[in-house]
Order: sequence, then C-alpha cells, then structure tokens
Amino acid sequence: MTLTEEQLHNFEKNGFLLLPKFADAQTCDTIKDIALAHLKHRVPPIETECEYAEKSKEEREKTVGTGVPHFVKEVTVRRLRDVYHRDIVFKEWMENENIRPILKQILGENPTITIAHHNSIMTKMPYTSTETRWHQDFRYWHFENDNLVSVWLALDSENAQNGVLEFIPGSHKMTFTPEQFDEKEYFSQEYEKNRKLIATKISNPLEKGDVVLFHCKLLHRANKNRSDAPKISFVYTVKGCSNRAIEGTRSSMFEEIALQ
Ligand SMILES: O=C(O)CCC(=O)C(=O)O
Repeated sequence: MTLTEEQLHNFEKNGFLLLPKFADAQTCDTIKDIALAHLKHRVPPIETECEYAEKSKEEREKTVGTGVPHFVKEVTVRRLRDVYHRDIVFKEWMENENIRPILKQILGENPTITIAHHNSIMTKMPYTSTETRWHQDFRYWHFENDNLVSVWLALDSENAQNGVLEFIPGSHKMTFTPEQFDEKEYFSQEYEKNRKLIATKISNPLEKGDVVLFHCKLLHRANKNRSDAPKISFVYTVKGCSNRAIEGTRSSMFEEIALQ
C-alpha cells in the first residue's frame, strides 16, 4: 500500500494524515486486551498523570522516566512505556510491513523505529485524566534533523468527548519564538499571536483501526476524557534512517530498529 500524490501533498502541507481503517479490528482488540492487562497490573515502565503534570523540562530530558512501583494503587496511568519490548503483539504492530512503504514515502528514506520516544500505549482515563496542552513532540527530542513521524493507532472511537487529538495544520513548518512557549515548552494560550493560530485547529474523530501520522513538530493537544470509558491508543515514532540521534542525549540512549 502506498500514498497517492494528493495524500503525500496533504501530509507535507498539513503535517498530519489520516489513514482510515488501516488496522483490522482483530489486531486492535488483541492490542487493547494486552494493554488493559498491563494497565490493570501497572506493569512498569509506566508514566503516571502526576509525573506527566509535574515533570520539569529538565526532568523530561533525563534518560528514563522515574516510574512508580507497580503496587502503588493511587495513581492514574497515563502511558505504558517501552511497548516494543513488552509483548510480541506490540512489536509486530510496530514492525507491520504494510505501513513501511507509506512511512518511506513520507520520510523520503527507509524508516527506523526510535525506542527512546513515543513507544507507548497512551491512555486517557475517565474522571482522573488531564488535558494534554498544545506542544510539539520534538521539544524534548534530540536528532540531527526533524525528519520524524509518529504513528497513532486508535484502538476504539476517539472523539471530542474522550479527548481526540487536535492539530494546528501547517504548524510543523512554522518558526516560533521562545516567548510563544511557557517554561515547560507548551505553546502558550496567553499569547495573542498563538490564540489566532490555535483558532485554526482541526480535529477528526477516529474509529477503531484508524491511523494518524503526524510530524514531530506539529502542534497538537488532547482534552481530558469526559466519557465513562478509558481512551486507549498506541503510538510509536519512526525517523528517517540517516537521521542520527545527538550523542549524550536521551534520544541516543536506546536501541533503534531499522525497517527495510
Ligand atoms: O493526550 C493525548 O491523548 C495525546 C498525548 C500526546 O500528544 C503526547 O503525549 O505527546
């Protein structure tokens, strides 16, 4: 399967692209069942809502998340980290051969999976989850260039009620000044210029099996989950194979999986 010229053009222009019904229902259900078991037992490494909210910019750049002991019950898990090594089903999804030609078209060269970053089951739990503010994923990543794309798989419906992703089209190509971001490098809503840009946001509800590809510099956010059920998604990141992580940074401290 490959992208049409129009799809490729849309990705380049907007910084994201929806691939409807890319994964079959059985794949999604299997991934979700395993994810639910890991979430139930808080199988480490995990990131909690508290850690997500409280971490400073410096802490985010450290080698690994602190994690909490898996027996601590009073936490809301925000994501299961390092899914590549958790279960063969997760690994197989990340190495899925059908998406490789698409990723190659977008990256302009063979894709390589980055274990260091988005390699997660991402959750939004009902009642206890928080909003994800406007940000660029690339803010804490350190590579020679920004040729990195995330692959987001909806394991169920994602909509305005449970916190579907929202994007600012074209923001991956824009140049921003440091004042447009707050101390944690979220895109500040206090800034008049930012508010005008935020007004151009786009959001597409997703169904089970839909994949969204988005550029590492695309501004995106998600609401808290106002429904009664968890929102559970799978996200991993690939880079162009020639794009090297900067030595000494978190980005260089994990293995990489080259896809042919
Ligand atoms: O909260 C979400 O569902 C989106 C998460 C996200 O954008 C991120 O962690 O980079």
